[in-house]
Amino acid sequence: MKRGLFIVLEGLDRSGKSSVLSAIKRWLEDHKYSAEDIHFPNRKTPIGKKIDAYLKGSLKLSDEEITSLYSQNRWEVASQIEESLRAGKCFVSVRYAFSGAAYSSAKYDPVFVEHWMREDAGLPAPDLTLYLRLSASEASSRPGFGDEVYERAWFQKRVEECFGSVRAVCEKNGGLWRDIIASGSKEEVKENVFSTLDDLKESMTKIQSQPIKYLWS
Ligand code: DGP
Ligand code: NA
Ligand code: NA
Repeated sequence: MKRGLFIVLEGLDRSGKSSVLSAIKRWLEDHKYSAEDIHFPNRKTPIGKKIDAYLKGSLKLSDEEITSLYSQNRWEVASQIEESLRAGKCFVSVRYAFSGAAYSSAKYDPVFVEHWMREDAGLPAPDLTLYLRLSASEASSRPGFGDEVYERAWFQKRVEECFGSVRAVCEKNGGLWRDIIASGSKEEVKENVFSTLDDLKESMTKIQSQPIKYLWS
């Protein structure tokens, strides 16, 4: 039996990740894949509840502390991801270690993104990362923007730059990364998702017969 694919969806706050998740699941279903999904941070666990409090501004933590909590929050699900893949099911994750590197390094220098991924080393590596490309200024003008601590236009601009460095690190390590233009209507973005996945059909089938990969440091 062929293993499942680990697909990760990344992007700035308010880049439309939830509706793109539905589009990915729809495509997978249409192509006879079964899939599980999760959204990180997974706010349901005790660690996730702390992250939620931090994001809402009611819990103060150092950059090192919050980075560590986010990573632990992913480690809580690592074996579930592997089980899924081994059982032949796809696993779709909204945000993952690349958000960790991009958001945690955003206050510092994008050249050091790898520093912020140390605790994620050893986690299952995404087979495919889809990055919703939307400028920080567009993201910042969308409804609801500003509710949580990272939702500041200047900060999102930094995150956007850092995602550029994260992509370079991902590809250097053999990861497959595709940008999805996310500035159009929901319908247009959905079409972009479908055509991107259509183009990757062969590569995806090949990856299914390769071993699961793990994240670098
Ligand atoms: P979301 O629920 O997708 O809106 O994510 C909440 C916020 O957390 C969002 O601003 C992105 C940020 N974030 C996600 N993962 C990480 C991480 O690993 N580290 C840091 N510092 N921030 C993260
Ligand atoms: Na958000
Ligand atoms: Na949020």
